[in-house]
Amino acid sequence: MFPAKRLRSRMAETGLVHVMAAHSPLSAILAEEAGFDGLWASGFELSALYGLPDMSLISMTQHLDMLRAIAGRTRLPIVADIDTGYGNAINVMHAIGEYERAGASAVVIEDKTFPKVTSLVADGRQELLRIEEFQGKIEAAVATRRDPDFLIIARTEALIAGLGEAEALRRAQAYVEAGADMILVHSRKTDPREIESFSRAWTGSVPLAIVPNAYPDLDAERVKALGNIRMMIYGNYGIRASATAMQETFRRIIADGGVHHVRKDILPVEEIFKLQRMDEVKAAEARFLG
Ligand code: SPV
Ligand code: MG
Repeated sequence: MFPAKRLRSRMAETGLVHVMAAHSPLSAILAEEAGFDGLWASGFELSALYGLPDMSLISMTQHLDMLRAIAGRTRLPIVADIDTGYGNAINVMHAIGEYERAGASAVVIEDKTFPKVTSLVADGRQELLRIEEFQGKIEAAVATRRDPDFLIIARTEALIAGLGEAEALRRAQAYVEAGADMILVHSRKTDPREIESFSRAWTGSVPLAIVPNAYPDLDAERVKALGNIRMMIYGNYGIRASATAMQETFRRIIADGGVHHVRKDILPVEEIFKLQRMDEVKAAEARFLG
């Protein structure tokens, strides 16, 4: 079964899939090992990996290169965060072909203007496209995909832009009419009530996806009780976890004047060999090098 079909089946079987942000093949391998259902090729994480803010500075080529590298090292379906789709509906058509070929199983396209501003920053300049223009982008994505299982997920930033629930619902419904398979609704409130209220009010024919970055108290149990949400995307946890670990380790090495203390608190190199599948290379050496 192809990954896009697997993602759809898993959603139908379990009612809720858990999708972890990945900014590299190694982070994707660790997410697969931990038991996630899918990977989020996050724009925020890749931007942070380059030491850049998430403001349309990373090119499509950079994102695709990383996505291909990730797809080459895991079996998990990949949900690609393509931000605003790199331009208008024509750019979206080009992007869909590229992302399908690169190994993605889904794309999320958001209704902001290009260049976008990262959603969670305080006082961010959050401008939304006209509904009809964004509908055109969704229609173009749906018309371009080759695999009917490839998911087109429309993301509304109406709550992020402070436009309120009624506007978020209106936009989400319009995007379903344009052919979206799912709606991602994002919020930067630390209180999950904004998302809970949207989810209860949602009567659309497609399920919802959420990114509980700002409101971490909304766990899977509470999400399942809401009923409409089928995908939880852990949007910046990979890069935050790795930055935390590196920050602490690097500071300790300087403070300790060497690696003699930290060495017992980090993975031994043999564990990294396992993640690199060194055993397979050894077996191939024995077989082919004579
Ligand atoms: C990302 O991970 O790139 C996202 C989620 O889009 S957020 O940064 O919360 O907007
Ligand atoms: Mg993003």
